[in-house]
Amino acid sequence: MPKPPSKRLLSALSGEALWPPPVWLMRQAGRYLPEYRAVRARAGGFVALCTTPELAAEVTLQPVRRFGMDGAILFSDILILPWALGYDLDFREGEGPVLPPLQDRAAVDRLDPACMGERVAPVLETVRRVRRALGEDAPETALIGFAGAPWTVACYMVEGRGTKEFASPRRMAHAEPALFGALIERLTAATVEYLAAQADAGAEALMLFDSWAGLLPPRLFAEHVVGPARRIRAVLRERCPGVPVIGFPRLAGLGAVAYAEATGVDAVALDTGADLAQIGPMLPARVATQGNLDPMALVAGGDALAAGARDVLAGARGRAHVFNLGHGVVPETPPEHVAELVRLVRGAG
Ligand code: 1CP
Repeated sequence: MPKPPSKRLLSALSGEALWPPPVWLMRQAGRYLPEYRAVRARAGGFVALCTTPELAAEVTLQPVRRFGMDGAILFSDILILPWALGYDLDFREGEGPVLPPLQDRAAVDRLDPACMGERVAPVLETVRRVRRALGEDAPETALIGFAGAPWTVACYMVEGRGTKEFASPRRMAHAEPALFGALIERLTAATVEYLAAQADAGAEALMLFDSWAGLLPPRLFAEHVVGPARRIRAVLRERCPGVPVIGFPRLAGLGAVAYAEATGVDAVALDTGADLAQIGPMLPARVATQGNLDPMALVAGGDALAAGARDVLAGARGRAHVFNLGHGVVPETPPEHVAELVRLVRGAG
């Protein structure tokens, strides 16, 4: 057997300081790409897109073909997991996800791991297809699987939709700790199974998105963000040794340092507000970093994009780092700006 080509993304996640750093972008597949919009229209609904392996694999591969990214992220959504546990989920055009607001223990008890196998089967088939296609056409691109972290998934289940505040889940975490703890517990167990299954199907790295981690005060951050991530990481170390985990405790500020220390993640993804030059030296030496260009610098393009990219690269110099955004690509991003960013990173001197 010929030796497989080395994948720069996996080398960086294992702690190698590569220059230039490998690059991929959160939400690199999505509405800013005309070829995505075409497939999305064919799929009908968003859940249908996520659960039709042929179409989900196609949109996963689109940004790899167009830009030659070092990572391909499985096309799915963090809310596919509660849906796979039997929870209702609807994506409305221009409105985002809508779910029934979770209010009581009966709703937690109805989350049913028994129906998960059948509902995640098409997602795992997508993983297998993408891995096969990358092997043929992009052997240096690594496949990233992902899940939402329990706290962030719980935010959408309790609130019933996206907001900037998530007052209902925050109130529940304070006022009904047993109920909220039971929800987090259920989600943590299901997330482990879901991520392990993605690794078994061919995902070479796993990312845990905790987009609303920074909404919690320190004690509840430790309980509902750090605790579950630590448990998920520990079980995955047993179940799929050698598959690195990237944790994204968004908006956590210096909480990202405690998170990196306590969870055992291989890499911590930093949001736009984090100063890599400041936070990098505070992180454990074994932990790689990922991030954290402002998605709006990518919309702006030109000199602003070049300056933003230069700042991130300067902060990443000498570290095991994966170049990325501080949050996802937004729909108004011109695709040419993404191509320009990849050129800037690859040409970094
Ligand atoms: O109409 C459309 O095409 C739907 C837009 C869309 C897309 C492209 C949604 C709905 N989800 C996705 C894909 C998606 N979501 C990916 C795919 C892989 C890639 O990165 O290319 C991933 C990793 C996610 C993860 C996700 N979904 C997160 C975590 C990351 C983040 O952005 O903070 C969250 C919070 C969601 C919830 C969600 N799904 C979709 C929307 C619009 C939202 C946000 C809702 C809100 O809070 O307002």
